[in-house]
Amino acid sequence: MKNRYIVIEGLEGSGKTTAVKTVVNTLLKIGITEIDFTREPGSTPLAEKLRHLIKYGITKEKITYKAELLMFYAARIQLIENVIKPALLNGRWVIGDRHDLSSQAYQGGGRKISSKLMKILHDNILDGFKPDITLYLDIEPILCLQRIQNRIKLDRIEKESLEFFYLTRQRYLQLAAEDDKIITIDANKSLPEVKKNINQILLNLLMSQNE
Ligand code: T5A
Repeated sequence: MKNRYIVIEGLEGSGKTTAVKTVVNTLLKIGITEIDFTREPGSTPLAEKLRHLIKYGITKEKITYKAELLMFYAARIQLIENVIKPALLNGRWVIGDRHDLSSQAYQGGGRKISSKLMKILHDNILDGFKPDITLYLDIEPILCLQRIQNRIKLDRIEKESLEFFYLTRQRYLQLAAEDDKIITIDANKSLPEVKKNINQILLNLLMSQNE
């Protein structure tokens, strides 16, 4: 079976961490063991530094929405060129915790950055590179905020308003409806149900695309 780049997407608290483990277990069950993991922003030394800047900012300096967007893209292209593409070329499978769809949803939807700028960056920086499969964990924003509220320290984005998460989710749903490589999974359900769905959906997809 051809190796693939599989991405998990969704709002905070949608269960991406668990979903990554479920995807790995499903792959292992069918004999796929050469698996790498990435998270965005992050997973290269530069991208991890950018991750810290994005999440916690800089004292006394407001990070503009466009600067935030550019940092996500700087981190992403480092990751694609230095980690993801080489891994795929070596026949490894890559499981990504977030990718470009996060920028489209959070910055394009939540931050309302113009679709013109979003498209320019997407087209010129990614140059056609995209995941083979994206599993989007769809969750009601109110539930996602409930799930993360016990965290000791919330980052800049987690502190955003409910409206921000509504707009972000709306854009996720819109983009998922337009792209058959994005599969929407109901993450409002119980954890065992979500795991079962991921397992079934992934197996069906891989079997139907078997090469
Ligand atoms: N971002 C990122 C952008 O704005 N633009 C971009 O381009 C990119 C790449 C990243 C932040 O950056 C933003 C998005 C984020 O705000 P992060 O720390 O990586 O920051 O944040 P997240 O990726 O959102 O990670 P989280 O840990 O917050 O979310 P998870 O992994 O989805 O949540 P998880 O699995 O830890 O679950 C949270 C809790 O809910 C429970 C879990 O057990 C856990 O306690 N839970 C469930 N409970 C009941 N039923 C279920 N179905 C459950 N699923 C999970």
